[in-house]
Order: sequence, then structure tokens, then C-alpha cells
Amino acid sequence: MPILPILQYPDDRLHKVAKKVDSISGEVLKLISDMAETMYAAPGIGLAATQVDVHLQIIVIDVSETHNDLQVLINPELVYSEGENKYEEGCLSVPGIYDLVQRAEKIEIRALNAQGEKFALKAEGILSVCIQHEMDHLKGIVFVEHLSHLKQVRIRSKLKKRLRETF
Ligand code: GNR
Ligand code: NI
Repeated sequence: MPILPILQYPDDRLHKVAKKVDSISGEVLKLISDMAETMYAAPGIGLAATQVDVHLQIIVIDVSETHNDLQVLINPELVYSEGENKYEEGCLSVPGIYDLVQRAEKIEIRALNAQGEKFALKAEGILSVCIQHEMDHLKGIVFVEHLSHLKQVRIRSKLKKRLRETF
């Protein structure tokens, strides 16, 4: 079960828009399994297929402390949101950068699970933050794009400098 490489910001491929999954093939199930392994190994609380350069609407999430509550969201749709909340976010594609992002407080989504069954999910707290962060990835949006232009310029130059130093 291989751990997949995670795209690092800035990378144009993080801005691709993911397409709907039209059948949950063996290939899709293998991808989900590899994404879960990659998320747990990182470690992270969520991972969108976009981050592993697969542009399909697939998200894995586990916000439990015991790391045994994997949730798979395929073709997720936001059906309701209310309120506002600020939370300090980070991203496996933007290592070492953390900042406050304002998002909806409570959301309701519809999605398919790994068995292809439709389900509805109401979320608040960290699960709500994580789902919105991952659904942004599927639209090609990285959390830093919610920050000021100046912060984005600083983050890009910091990460490019760090990349130069590792080669
Ligand atoms: O592991 C992660 N932690 C996190 C913390 C606050 C807000 C969002 C996240 S998601 C992130 C993993 C990731 O980058 N998913 O796309
Ligand atoms: Ni992320």
C-alpha cells in the first residue's frame, strides 16, 4: 500500500478543478486506500485527491483522536451552511504555514461513501472546517487563497526559498 507524493504549494496542479467520479471502480477504491494511508502517515486529518495529483472529487477525513474513524466523501455537495467561524488552518500541501481562515460554522453536505451509497452529513467544529478545506481543494483552492494578497506573496516566496534550499 504505497504512500503517495503530496503536491506542494505553489504548484499549478493544486488549482485544477476535480471532476465527478462516475463509477467507483477498483482503481478508485485503490486510490481511496492509498489516500487514507498517505493521510495517516503524514499525519493529517484530511486529504483531497487533488493533493495527490488525481483530479477526481474524492476526500478522506479522520478527525478522531484515535485515528480509526475514516470518512470517505465522493462527489460531495454543500446543501446548507450557517454562521461564521475562524479557525487556525494548516495544509499538507503548504507545510509549516498556519493562519486563521473564516468559514461557515455549520454545514450540511451530501456525498457518496466508498460503497457508492448516498449519505447526508451535518458537521460543525473541526469536522466542518476540514470538510470545507477539502472541498476547496477539489475546486482548486488552497487555504492560503483565503488570506490577504500580501500574506500569499510572502508564503509563496518562503516556500520557493525552502524548495531551493532542499536541492
Ligand atoms: O491535517 C490537516 N489539518 C488541518 C488543520 C486545520 C484545518 C484544516 C486542516 S486539513 C490538513 C490536511 C490537509 O491539508 N488537507 O487538505
Ligand atoms: Ni489541505
